[in-house]
Amino acid sequence: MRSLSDPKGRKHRKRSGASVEQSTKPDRGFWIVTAILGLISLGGILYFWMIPTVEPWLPPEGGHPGDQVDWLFRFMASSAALLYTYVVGYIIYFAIRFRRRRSDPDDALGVNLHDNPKLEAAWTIVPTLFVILLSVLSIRIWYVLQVQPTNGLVVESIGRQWYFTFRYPDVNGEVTDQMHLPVNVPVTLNLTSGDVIHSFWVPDMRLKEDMIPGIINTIRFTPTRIGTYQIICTEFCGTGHSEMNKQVMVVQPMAAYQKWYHGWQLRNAHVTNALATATLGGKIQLAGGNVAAGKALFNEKCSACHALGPFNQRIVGPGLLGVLHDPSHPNLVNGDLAVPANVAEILQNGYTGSIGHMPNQAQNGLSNKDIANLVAYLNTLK
Ligand code: HEC
Ligand SMILES: [Cu+2]
Repeated sequence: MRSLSDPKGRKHRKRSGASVEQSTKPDRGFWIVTAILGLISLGGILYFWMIPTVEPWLPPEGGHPGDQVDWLFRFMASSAALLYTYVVGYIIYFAIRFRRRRSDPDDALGVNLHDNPKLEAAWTIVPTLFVILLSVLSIRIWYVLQVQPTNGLVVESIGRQWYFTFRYPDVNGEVTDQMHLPVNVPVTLNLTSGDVIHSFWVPDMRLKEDMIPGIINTIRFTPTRIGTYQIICTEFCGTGHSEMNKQVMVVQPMAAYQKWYHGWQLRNAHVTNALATATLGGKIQLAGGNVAAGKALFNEKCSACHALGPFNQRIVGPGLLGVLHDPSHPNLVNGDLAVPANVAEILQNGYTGSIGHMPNQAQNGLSNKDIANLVAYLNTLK
């Protein structure tokens, strides 16, 4: 009540009323700023549209749909340049234009605006349509990459700690050094992993897809540019992860490709077709186990569950001091005689008994050589 009849209050209301009229009409300054922002964003759009021709950080596309991926990138990046320039530009402009002046009274209020249905409808509908457009454009490329069938070459790549191997139709076993492909032939590439999650990335082809144990991810593409392109793992996969950038994809004319391919057919003629992981189960050569390497491995992979104490000193599993040399411990947990070959067998196959679960070779991530080293080390404990 008081404020309505208060002459001071009335004066106040009048002033803010006046400033509403002043500020909702775009003035000359506004249009000048709008034009300047237009020029800046035009610069951004041109920059992105000229990539990769002028930009060394983005290599030229080596294949299809890499060209489409780049088109989408340019489109998204230049749209973002436009949006960003205007949003940030107007924020800065308005912050300066409508700043509090020294002459303003202490209790001056900002302009109080309500409801602009046209504007609100526009800023709801336009971005919605734009996002729908982006998803349609993206799904079209995703379809080409992942779904559209091709009747070209089928190649598999398997990520391993810490290299890639490749499997080709009618080549036994795995190709272990490079991946060769004939130019302009569509490729269906099946990706998986023999151990942990890796990710297959060929920047020149604009291809990137995870390699996951037990899952086959497929990508389809057609290399169109002869050359040698780096293959990089982009999923941290252990201590050797940074080594997984040494292999290449070689795109070459059909005749050269066939020569290379027949070379591997001959070279692998007597190799088994089983994956290398399946051969891990074979008999383990214990001779030549390295004690120092075994000790390092033990500290890395076993000491969380096993103490270097007597059998009764448990963490998760029993203490392993004297596992092979304790007269009061003639047998292992599975009842077998405490001799190196039987320890190796437990490391290979794991064991679940009254104490708990001892992981097997694959779960502990051990190679046959690792097991030999570990057994050599355990054999020194007394
Ligand atoms: C997740 C915990 C865990 C990890 C990791 C683990 N173990 Fe075990 N281990 C066990 C358990 C539990 C047992 C006992 C199983 C039972 O008898 O119930 C066992 C048993 C054993 C035995 C048999 C011991 C005996 O006296 O008979 C050996 C040898 C052994 N582990 C070695 C290793 C080595 C070497 C590693 C590292 C590569 C390792 N373990 C990693 C849990 C683990
Ligand atoms: Cu990797």
